[in-house]
Amino acid sequence: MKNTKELRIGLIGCGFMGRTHSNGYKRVGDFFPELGYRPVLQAVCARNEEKVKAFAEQWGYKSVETDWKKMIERDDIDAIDICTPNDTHAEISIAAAAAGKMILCEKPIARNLAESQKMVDAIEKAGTKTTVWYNYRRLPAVTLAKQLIDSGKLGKIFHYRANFLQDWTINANLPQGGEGLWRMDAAVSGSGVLGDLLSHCIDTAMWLNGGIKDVSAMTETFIKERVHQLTGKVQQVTIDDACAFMCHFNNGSLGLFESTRYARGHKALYTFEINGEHASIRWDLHDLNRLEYFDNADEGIVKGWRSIHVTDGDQPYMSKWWVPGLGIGYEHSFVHQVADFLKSLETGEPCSPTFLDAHQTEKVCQAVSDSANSGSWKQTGVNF
Ligand code: SOE
Repeated sequence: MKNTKELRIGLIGCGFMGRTHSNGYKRVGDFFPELGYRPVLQAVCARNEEKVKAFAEQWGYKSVETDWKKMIERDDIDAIDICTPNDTHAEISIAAAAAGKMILCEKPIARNLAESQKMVDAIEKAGTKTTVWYNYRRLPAVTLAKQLIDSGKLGKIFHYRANFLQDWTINANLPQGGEGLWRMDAAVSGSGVLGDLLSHCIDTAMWLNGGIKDVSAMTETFIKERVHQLTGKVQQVTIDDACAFMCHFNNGSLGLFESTRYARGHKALYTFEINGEHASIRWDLHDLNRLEYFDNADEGIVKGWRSIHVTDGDQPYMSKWWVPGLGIGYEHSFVHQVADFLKSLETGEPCSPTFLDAHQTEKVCQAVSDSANSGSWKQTGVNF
């Protein structure tokens, strides 16, 4: 019998990400019946009792906690899933590692490199199994991009370009901080678009194209002061509203990255394009089932960009879903990550990105921030 071993989940935080992860835990067994493990929604934790009870009832969690420390002490929980704001990731994960729990943590793992270093030290000491929810890797078209690059179809890579564009903070009257707006308070988030959005682009980029060696960056904060939702006072805004950087990858290719919350008209547009010696690929989150591919080996009269609809059973993850031609969505990337995590419990392999992988992304983020502040190129220290 499959799906019989339990992985008892303790979810901390019940916002947007709490919902995406819970959906992943609930769906995975139906679509990956061959897996030996199945997630059990053992407990959910949030400070607001009314909210956490409603969440538990809606999603089917067996119990609730209002203090994450109590959750970690429980011996009926195997894995802690951290979906709280960034300023709590380090304390919770270090305590969870010491208590012998596995950890699934939202991105970015930390507010800065010093914090992620402490987390990596703690999980290495405890030998903890970890994964970080850089979910876009597990959209079939993005995984296919990885397969095409690894198979050598692109040849030597020359260029990597990525954007992550939003527009939700343009209004100067939008407060910063507190419920729903902690991403705008650097004390809680660590940074603005750098940690929230560019970290996704950096994670994907280093997975596809190897480590980033050095960076030259600029950041801007367009609205300098905002009312803080918690204090009611006008306070300085210290997040980056926009951030762009250029870089060298260790394989010699050049990278250009841009992210902003001031690109009017764009809600969550993540795109990347990679140009190689033999072929190029590009991908767009708004058309997430498609991978654009140009192969210079194609016969002249039909040569051009082709749009691969990544819905066929022999393409990544798609044999698990419907029939060729029928697409899947954003939420499936989380189902896939749960499936890969459960599989890794059987194989003993790491479920990448682990804390160690996410720490490499933190190295790049730190270098980007240092470069923007100093106006000079910075080495990242990423060696792969
Ligand atoms: C911010 O708006 C956000 O929700 C990020 O926090 C997510 O990581 C990204 O995937 C979508 O945008």
